[in-house]
Amino acid sequence: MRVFHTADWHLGQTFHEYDRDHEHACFLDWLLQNIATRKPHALLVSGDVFDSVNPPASAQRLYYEFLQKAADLHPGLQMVVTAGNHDAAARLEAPAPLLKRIHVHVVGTVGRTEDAEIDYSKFLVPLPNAAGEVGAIVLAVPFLRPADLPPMPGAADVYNAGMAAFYARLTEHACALRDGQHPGAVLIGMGHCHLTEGAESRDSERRLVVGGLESLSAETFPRALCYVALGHLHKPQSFDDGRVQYSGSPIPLSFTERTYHHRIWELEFGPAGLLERRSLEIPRVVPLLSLPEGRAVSMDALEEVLRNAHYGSGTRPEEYPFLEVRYLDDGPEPGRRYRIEQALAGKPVRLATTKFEPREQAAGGQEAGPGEGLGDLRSVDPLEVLLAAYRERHEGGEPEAALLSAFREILTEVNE
Ligand SMILES: [Mn+2]
Repeated sequence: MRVFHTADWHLGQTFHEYDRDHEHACFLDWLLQNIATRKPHALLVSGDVFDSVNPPASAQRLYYEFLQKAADLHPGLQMVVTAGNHDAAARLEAPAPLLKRIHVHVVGTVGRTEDAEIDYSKFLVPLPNAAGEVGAIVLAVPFLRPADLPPMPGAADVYNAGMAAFYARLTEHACALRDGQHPGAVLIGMGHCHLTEGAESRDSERRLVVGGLESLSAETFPRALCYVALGHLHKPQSFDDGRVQYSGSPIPLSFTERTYHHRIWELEFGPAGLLERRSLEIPRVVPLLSLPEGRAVSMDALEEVLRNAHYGSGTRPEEYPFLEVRYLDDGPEPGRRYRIEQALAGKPVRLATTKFEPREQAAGGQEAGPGEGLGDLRSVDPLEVLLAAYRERHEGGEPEAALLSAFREILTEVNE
């Protein structure tokens, strides 16, 4: 039984004011081609289908068109879609009864039985193989909030204990279903969560639960699960000899992700469990460039770099590379953005973001960021934060009186 595992599509993402519709459409076309040629029995999408709880219509159209085309191309395909922390779980789930008719199983929220217990049966999706027999049962677990978990009074870490208890109980239900109705079926887990050992990218994965107790170990997932298809971390990575894996996102969602090799996992299951896993690399349609290469440079040198860089030969603006430029901080200069735009005028590139690097950092030193070491945020004077940030960025300088008075004016407005 062949299964595709993907996650973290983030359809509808706005990337520094640009949309990603073209890249997402190319990815979904690529996925459709692979579905048509490799004929998987199932496609698992482990959360964060959309980038926001209120995705634009273009993103919703991409999603529904994909589901419909996939079902048409390969009528035997079972699709299992779960909600991530970016999705509006109930909204993603709303069309579930309709989608079931094309073998799309959507799980967004935790259901409760009449006596307010977790309804574990909601997460169990039996997958028939080509012969119509159930070869696998998927435990379609969406992103879980602390209130979704079984209460664990007295546990040292209630989130971890609650997650472990949730998976343990759900796995018991899955085993009972297998033993009663589908003997020989393998159990495949899903989840949208953060494993402790996982490598995260700084900018685009929202921390899951406030308080720092949000990450789990691969041991959370009972051994009876021969594979666990995870979402949330955008870098593809494997744990426990490949039993537990993140597929990562199909496109880089921030500049820190531009070196990732985006992929989906193709898995082969037999009665003995996971037999084989392969990664299918997703072509990068739009490059993400960061200039200059290596350390940041002064504005004068940067203009030179930007004028002479090669940006490819893209003819369609939606395929122009995204560009991040980094410069050394030479003090406040209001004309900087304009100078950068002028240096890029007419080039086949999209300026996404500009970033200063303090001289100390560029020289390899470690500087405390503005506001670091200031203790409890509520007890911090915003003006102190402004002063600390200003001194840090402008080498000990003091802000002008006009800036200070503008800042005080904003503070007054905010406090009213
Ligand atoms: Mn996520």
